[in-house]
Amino acid sequence: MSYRTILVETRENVGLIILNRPDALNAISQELVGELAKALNIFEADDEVGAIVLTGSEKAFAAGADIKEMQGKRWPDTFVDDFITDGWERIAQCRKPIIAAVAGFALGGGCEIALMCDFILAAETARFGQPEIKIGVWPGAGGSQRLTRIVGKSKSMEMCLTGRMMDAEEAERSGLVSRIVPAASLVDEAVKTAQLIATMSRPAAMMVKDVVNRAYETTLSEGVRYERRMFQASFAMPDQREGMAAFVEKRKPNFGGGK
Ligand code: DAK
Repeated sequence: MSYRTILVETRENVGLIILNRPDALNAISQELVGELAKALNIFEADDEVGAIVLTGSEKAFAAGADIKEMQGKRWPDTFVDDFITDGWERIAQCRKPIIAAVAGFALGGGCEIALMCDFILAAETARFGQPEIKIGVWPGAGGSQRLTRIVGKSKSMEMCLTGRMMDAEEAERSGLVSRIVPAASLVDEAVKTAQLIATMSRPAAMMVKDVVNRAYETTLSEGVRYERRMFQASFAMPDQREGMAAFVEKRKPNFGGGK
């Protein structure tokens, strides 16, 4: 499969997707969204791939949806054609763990893509923002919802109302990123982290995504009930037997893809 707006490779059992529109700071065009969805479909279907890393360049993860492409659109076009929705949701629907490795700008749709990943590793150069208001619009792909749930109303409101960017330290303090990593080793560290996840039981890793994400969808008591039922169901898996036997026998577990 060849792509024009992304680069795709596999490193051992990790799928790596690099957003690649350097002349436009990785602005997200419809073509890019389509290619990203295709690459995710391929990685999801590939049994060898246990986790995915999504990254951009040193200067920009992605500076938002492509303003030059959007500029001429009018409301009926965006509504009737369901503007860049098809494909966009693919990232949130990815069932394998996906890490965003962010250096430079993650703005507007770029921040929203990072927010759809399972967690964000940030270089010290990372800048997060929802600056849509500066171009006369507002977040349209989950920014007002996911960002608010993560950093709280006050910070989210300020960012969305003023377009102010958060640097990496503030983002880590606010729970938006899991860790700050030196820019030079960002991708290697993200791939190493993804490789570690890929060595875990595949169904266990996928179930972790499912139960943690449930925290954003339901009440605490329902979430805890769901988690408990899923935990009980883990005892149906060969990987549960292997993992616990390996611990007792003081050896490394050998998870066989979990099926
Ligand atoms: N779109 C198109 N081109 C962009 C771009 C963007 N978002 N961001 C940067 N570029 C281009 C610039 O036009 C410039 O191109 P040339 O002039 O060289 O041809 C090149 O990238 C380098 O940018 P700058 O010269 O501006 O670089 P600076 O370092 O001076 O500034 C900057 C970097 C990131 C601060 C600045 O470029 C900037 O403010 N960019 C725009 C950021 C922004 O407003 N982003 C939000 C866009 S709205 C939805 C899904 C998604 C969305 C909505 C709905 N659905 C699923 C319904 C998302 C909406 C958005 O993201």
